[in-house]
Amino acid sequence: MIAASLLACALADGPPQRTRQPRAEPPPLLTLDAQMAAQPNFLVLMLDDIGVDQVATWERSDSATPTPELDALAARGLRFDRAYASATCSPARSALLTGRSARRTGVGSIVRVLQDRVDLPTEAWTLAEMLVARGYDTAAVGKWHLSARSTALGGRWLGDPAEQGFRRFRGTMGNLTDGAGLLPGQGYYLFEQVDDAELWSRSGYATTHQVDDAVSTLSDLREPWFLYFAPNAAHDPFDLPPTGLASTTASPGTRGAYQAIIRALDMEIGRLMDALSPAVAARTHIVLLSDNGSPKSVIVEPFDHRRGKATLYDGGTQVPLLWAGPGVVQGTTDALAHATDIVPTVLALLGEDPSTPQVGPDGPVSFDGVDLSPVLRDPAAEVRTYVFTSLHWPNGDPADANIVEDAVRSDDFKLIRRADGSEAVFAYVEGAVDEGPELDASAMTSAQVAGTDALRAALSAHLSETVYEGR
Ligand SMILES: [Ca+2]
Repeated sequence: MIAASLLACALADGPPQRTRQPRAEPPPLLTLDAQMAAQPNFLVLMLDDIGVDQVATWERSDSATPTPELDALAARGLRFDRAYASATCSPARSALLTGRSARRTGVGSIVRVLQDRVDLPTEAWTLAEMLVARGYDTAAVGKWHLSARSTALGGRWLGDPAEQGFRRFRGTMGNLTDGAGLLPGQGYYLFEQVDDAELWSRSGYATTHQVDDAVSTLSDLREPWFLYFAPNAAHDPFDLPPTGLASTTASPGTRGAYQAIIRALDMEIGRLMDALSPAVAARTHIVLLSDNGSPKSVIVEPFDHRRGKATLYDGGTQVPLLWAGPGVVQGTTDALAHATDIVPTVLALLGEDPSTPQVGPDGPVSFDGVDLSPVLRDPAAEVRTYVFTSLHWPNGDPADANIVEDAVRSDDFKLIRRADGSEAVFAYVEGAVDEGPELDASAMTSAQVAGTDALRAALSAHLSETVYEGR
């Protein structure tokens, strides 16, 4: 908190004045081991367009892709079986990095690189900025997708990772087909790369390059560090990976190609894990999630192909989430979780109370996420009664948006409020992969009426609480 205040002061008035203050008792000196335990490293992996139906680690679908490296990571920690992010890429990344809802930040749909006027505001107080204020070194590698604006071709990107607390950035500003116009973004083998402020054209296989970048960046970071690694895989275009990485007889653009991209990503994530020495791994929290569910073109049975990415159904918003690290139990959990929970949980792991508003450069910041650390210690712990997801387009104040949709779920029920104001309600069935068929409002049991009425009340309260702040 003191460091945050100093930073706020530095930003507002220039560097803090060096005045000699008489000090009371000095704080006890921590041994290096204790300091490292108090300030663990954080490696956060944000995958792209990979739902729980696609990775065998989640055991949801017979046609999931084998993911032995994710299996190994899951075996080291906790697998969340009811975790949510967003319907599309950018809102999930905003939620992850700010701990705040799309309704509050204004990032409710994808940020269209070089086309939109609204992106994640630089005033947003990100996890990277919070950790820098606590003495951490920070870097982002891979897809950013939170900045729409470039000042000039080959020049600075406004709202880029450097403005959001990351000392280093090596990656892509959006999807592999996006770009600043240096060359047409062509996919996994030819794409625009930004290394800090330097824009260049990169050839070779994107997933391999991005893991190479993550590995070399790790060697450049001093502990304690926060590395945000967001590979573009497995977002389209579905180009075939190099045969040495994941061979397939599938044609480009098909689900077979998409599965090969996931296999290649899984192998390369294993290489990243191997880059952490056992000693460093022992003091590192590893968090892995995806930004949204599987695209409708590749989502598989028993998921409904109409309920994939870009919808608020579970197929669009439920995502893989793994957490491994010091003190984290091994196993699986049914605890409800959301991408906004990562920031409060990280702060709790640092011994802080995330329910107290943090002081950022632009004033107090409260979170919409909750602290998952009780679940990391006890998978049966319940920290959430409800999970809210939403989308709105265009980005900015939801009150000004053309399309706004909201969803809320509890353990047993789900409600979706569509853009036209109509509602659909659902009841979860034990063992089912998603929310199942829409309930018939004229034939609901009293328990279903009570359960969905509770969701309606919870959503109303949520909407009145999550007021747009544009940061
Ligand atoms: Ca995505």
